[in-house]
Amino acid sequence: MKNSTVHVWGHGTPRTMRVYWALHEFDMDFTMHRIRTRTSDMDAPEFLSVSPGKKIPAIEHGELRLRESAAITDYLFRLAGRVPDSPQIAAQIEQWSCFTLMEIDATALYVLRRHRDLPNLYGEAPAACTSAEEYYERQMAVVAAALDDGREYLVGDELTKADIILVSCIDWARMYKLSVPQSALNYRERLNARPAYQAAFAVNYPGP
Ligand SMILES: N[C@@H](CCC(=O)N[C@@H](CS)C(=O)NCC(=O)O)C(=O)O
Repeated sequence: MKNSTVHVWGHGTPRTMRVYWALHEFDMDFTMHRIRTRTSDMDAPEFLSVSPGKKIPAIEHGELRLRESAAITDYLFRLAGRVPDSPQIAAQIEQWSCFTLMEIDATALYVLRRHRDLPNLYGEAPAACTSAEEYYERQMAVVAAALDDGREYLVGDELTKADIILVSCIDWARMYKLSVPQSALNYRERLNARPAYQAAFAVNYPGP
């Protein structure tokens, strides 16, 4: 099972990047199904059977079908045997993962995605966009303060899913030309240099 291929649906977004990055970190075999968000690709019956809500990323591994980028990333770490050493480390990984997913991804960046990039679907909402940007800055300052000590990883002395989730959001913020404090930029630069990140980037963003 551990060595059987992981089928992955979706590419081209910061959320799908999380999955490819984890797969490359652990040198896992995977089969890519090229589904792009909000295209007719998403109507393929095979994709819908794995992701009935038409969301990417999704994976299938043996009998397991899984959605949600954070749950998939967590699964891949566990599959690779990378489980936290203690309840304290596990709790901090969860804290940063939940914080980044809820306060930076869902509440800030995805609001901008919906109302700035896709107003034809979700409506114009300038006030929501302005407050999402302000909210992003306040929450990113929390991240930056933690990273001010120059640590390589958010928690402990090795890469965790919290780093993958956070770096994907910093990348996303840069795509949106939002300001990123220097300590977070330095942290991102170190992790972007990892061979697994670069290999995943090439797969996730293959170009036109
Ligand atoms: N919480 C989900 C979000 C998944 C998500 O929203 N994916 C986007 C692309 S990044 C998507 O599939 N959008 C299609 C749609 O909403 O119709 C995760 O982290 O996997």
